[in-house]
Amino acid sequence: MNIKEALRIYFIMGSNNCGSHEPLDVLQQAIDGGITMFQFREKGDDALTGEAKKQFARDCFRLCKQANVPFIVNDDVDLAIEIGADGVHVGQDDLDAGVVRQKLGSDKIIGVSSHTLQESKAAIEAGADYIGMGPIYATTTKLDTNPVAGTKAIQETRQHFAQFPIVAIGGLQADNFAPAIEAGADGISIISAIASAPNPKEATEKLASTMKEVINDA
Ligand code: TZP
Ligand code: MG
Repeated sequence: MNIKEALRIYFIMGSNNCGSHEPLDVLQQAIDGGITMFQFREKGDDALTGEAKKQFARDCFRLCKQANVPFIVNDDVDLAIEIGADGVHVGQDDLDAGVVRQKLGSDKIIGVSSHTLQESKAAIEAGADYIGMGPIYATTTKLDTNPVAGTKAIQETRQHFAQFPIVAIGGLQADNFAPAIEAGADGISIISAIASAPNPKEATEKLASTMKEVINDA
């Protein structure tokens, strides 16, 4: 798998990001609209737990598999191993990427959130396959985020690591993500611009068509 291409339109979702929409319908629409990777991120006070979480993860994974969309689990390494997910994404306060690598083996994808060049270096040395950097803009989706970072840290990381896969995150929409790609990101990770859109398929198509234009111009 080409990770840089998989990062182009990286949809992240949990059941509590979908408002009144049915979460599996949102995911199917996102797949139909052209997402290139999916992260299962079931967290927060009203998130599913236990068997319900596991069943929802399996249902999401099935939709992704049918469409050949890589399926990544946020934080929960045991769940990822149990259902055979394609990889895991961890933040700075979660398990170390090196430990995750030992648990998952060499053929799975590991993503790490990074906010600075230093965190990027550490993640890359620990064996990450990609890093997620942000928040580029203010977001109301994740309450405990780091301060808004803009694109400077992406630019610095790109200068040091010319080829390493980087995905931008935080407040990204079709009309504002271009600076993140111009700064060196390979793609965008999106929660609300798809999950909260009135029409998630159309929103995804718009992101994907804008991405084609922005990449050609970058
Ligand atoms: N990590 C940093 S910002 C963020 C996460 C999970 C939330 C991104 O959500 P949105 O709705 O795309 O701003
Ligand atoms: Mg985490």
